[in-house]
Amino acid sequence: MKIAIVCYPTFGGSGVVATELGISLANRGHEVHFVTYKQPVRLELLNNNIYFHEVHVPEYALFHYQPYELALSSKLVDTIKLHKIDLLHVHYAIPHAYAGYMAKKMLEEEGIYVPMITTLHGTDITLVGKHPFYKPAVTFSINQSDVVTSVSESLKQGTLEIFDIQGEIEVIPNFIDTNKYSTTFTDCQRSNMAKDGERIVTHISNFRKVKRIPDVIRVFNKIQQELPAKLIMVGEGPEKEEAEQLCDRLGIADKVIFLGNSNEIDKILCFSDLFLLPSESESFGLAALEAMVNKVPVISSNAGGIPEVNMQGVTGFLSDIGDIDDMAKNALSILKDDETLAAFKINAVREAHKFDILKVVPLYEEIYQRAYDSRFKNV
Ligand code: GMT
Repeated sequence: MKIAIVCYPTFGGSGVVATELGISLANRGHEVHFVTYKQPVRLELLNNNIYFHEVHVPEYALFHYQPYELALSSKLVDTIKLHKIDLLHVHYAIPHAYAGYMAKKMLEEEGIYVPMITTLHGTDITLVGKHPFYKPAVTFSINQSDVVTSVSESLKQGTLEIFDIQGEIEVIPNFIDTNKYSTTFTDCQRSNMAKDGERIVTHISNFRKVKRIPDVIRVFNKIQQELPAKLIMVGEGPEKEEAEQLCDRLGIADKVIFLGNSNEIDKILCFSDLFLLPSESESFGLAALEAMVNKVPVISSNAGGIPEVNMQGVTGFLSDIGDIDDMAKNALSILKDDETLAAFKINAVREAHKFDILKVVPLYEEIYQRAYDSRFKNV
């Protein structure tokens, strides 16, 4: 099948999922066309079946806001016609489902019918999409999609509560390529980060408010009061500066390493003992799954879809949002001795295998086939 994928190309879960899905589809013989404003960070183009089409938004002095949706829908029309695309898969409803719908309608004028799959990722619903300024357009474009999927059961329920959805929402969980982690040799250069006997605690995110970065620092502060430890903070975002200041105020700046955005997440997770994810809201928690496949247990909040990934008392522990005492207590119960930590590590990787890419990508293929077979139904 020839599939056009629209996603955000930057660091962030939805872009990562879309990119990994596209690569996997290409490896399974599909022709995949990414349409977005920059080459997705995890996309390597050295594959016969992968194409990247960059969306340019020409600047004009009259525009206070550049009309990205307009440029995206035009680019989709051109790409779909030129490459005879069978199906459009948009990741993150805003504004991709809206632009995708416009492209569909323009193409229909020319007698070309392309089904659109919309995958909801989280903040497009829980944070941004429900804002009254966006809600009517988001509701419309979800309802106009031929198939809607969500990355967790929790996000599906949230979407049904917030929006007036007329059709089905199918849950297809996020996934991980477990084979990549079991076959790629990674030399865990632990000594670069911590001394012998120190535990390494890690957090990876885009440092937005929803990630509750101060909770990460405060939980770590409590951990390091009980045992020798280092905290590695990976990512960039608006909360980073305040986090650095908080470390200074708590007197732990020498124990916290801020690494910025990284393409070497696996190497960092390789030497990590524990992953912290205390988010306010999290539709799935791909970062937790990435930690787990790298044998890192997770201390998290019980927000949104995290309980569908992190198993209480098995792969880690979950606490109420903001309960840093409970998170620190749970973290210490895992880190206290090597035997307990080893048991949680084994559990983490075992549970991560349930989300293996080979189990999940065929679910998307099934949906594509179904949408393609019934493509004239909704015209
Ligand atoms: O978590 C973020 O801030 C990034 C965001 C995104 O769209 O890139 O992540 C969302 O989608 C991921 C992939 O499906 C999920 O794993 C994250 O849980 C979700 N984030 C939130 O719901 C806050």
